[in-house]
Amino acid sequence: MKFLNLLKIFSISSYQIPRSYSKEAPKALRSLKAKSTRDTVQYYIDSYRVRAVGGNGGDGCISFLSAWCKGHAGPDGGDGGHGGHVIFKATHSVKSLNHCKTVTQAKHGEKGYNKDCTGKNAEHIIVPVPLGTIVKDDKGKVIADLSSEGIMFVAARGGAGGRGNKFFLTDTEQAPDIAEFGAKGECKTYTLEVRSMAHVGLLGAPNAGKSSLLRALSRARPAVAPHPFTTLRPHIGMVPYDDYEQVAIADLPGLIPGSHKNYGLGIQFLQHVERCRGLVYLLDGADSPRQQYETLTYELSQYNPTLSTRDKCIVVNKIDLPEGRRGYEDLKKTHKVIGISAKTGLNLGELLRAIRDIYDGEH
Ligand SMILES: Nc1nc2c(ncn2[C@@H]2O[C@H](COP(=O)(O)OP(=O)(O)OP(=O)(O)O)[C@@H](O)[C@H]2O)c(=O)[nH]1
Ligand SMILES: [Mg+2]
Repeated sequence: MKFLNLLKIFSISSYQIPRSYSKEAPKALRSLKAKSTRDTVQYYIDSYRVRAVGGNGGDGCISFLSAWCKGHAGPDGGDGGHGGHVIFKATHSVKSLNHCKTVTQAKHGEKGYNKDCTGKNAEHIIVPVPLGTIVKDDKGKVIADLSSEGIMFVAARGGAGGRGNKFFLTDTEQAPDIAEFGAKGECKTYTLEVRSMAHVGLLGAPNAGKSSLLRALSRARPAVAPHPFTTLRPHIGMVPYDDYEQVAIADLPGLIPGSHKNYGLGIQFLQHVERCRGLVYLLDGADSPRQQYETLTYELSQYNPTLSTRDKCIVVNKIDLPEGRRGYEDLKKTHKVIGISAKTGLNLGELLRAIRDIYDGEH
């Protein structure tokens, strides 16, 4: 009998339907690896002003050849090499503009030499940028949209190399003593903007617990503190799901009344929101969540009415506190909300499923 029972248990446990064939919603994978203890906090740069400077062309050379058998063998000054270009190239292998430098200077071309030797051309500098980067000139006009893999934009052309005196040899001028200087490289200023920054953005008033939530959901480590405007730049965290999809979640700086008039971090903040596919409205349950929700929707609709119609999910945080739970119960009567606690990890599974629905466009 005992043997039969054992057989029964074994046969049930060994016959499990593989997850890939089941119709269940994808589950978020929680990382088992400990977070890094390094002090550096990495924020995400989605807009960057850069100066691209092309290399100068090398100067042409003035030289006259004097061979042992022929004293005046003629001019032999070579041309200078061309300066390098600065090129922006779209690639899927970079996700942000963190690696970009404020000034990118290409190398100069080498000068020309005697014996008709041309100077070496400088190599071009190729700056990788994320797919979907928009290049704006210094007047704010969009001049390039790097939306597909490998597409390039020449940001600053290098100067052409100057010609050496050999070039100026003519029938009438047999000993030209002139050569050209290399041309100067272009110097231009651009603003690079990553059009799509994250799949889901965490939107909320200062101190609502956005950074705490990103810490709880992903391996990112934005600073958390009990005072407003702790986060001044966006942070991105990745949430992996068991079907190998990864959802990027952005912790954005806090939004205050009047942001559309550029109060607080204002317009700059709302530009970050524009680059998210869907939004999670994170409300502080202990601080009149209904009013916070109305402020958020009002500010978004004032800045850009299409923002308030994006896929969204309303979340009330801090339900571990009695006043937080009261705020949650109150808002639940009129809206579809998820109550969570970023601090204790309460109900995060439900939120992760809602985030996945926003990602899949099913919300
Ligand atoms: N009790 C409780 N406290 C929380 C919870 N989530 C966040 N807090 C606290 O709320 C305070 C603010 O949290 P942050 O994560 O820095 O808030 P934030 O929205 O990122 O704030 P800003 O970056 O300033 O806009 C911190 O003191 C957190 O400990 C929660 O679920 N329960
Ligand atoms: Mg924060």
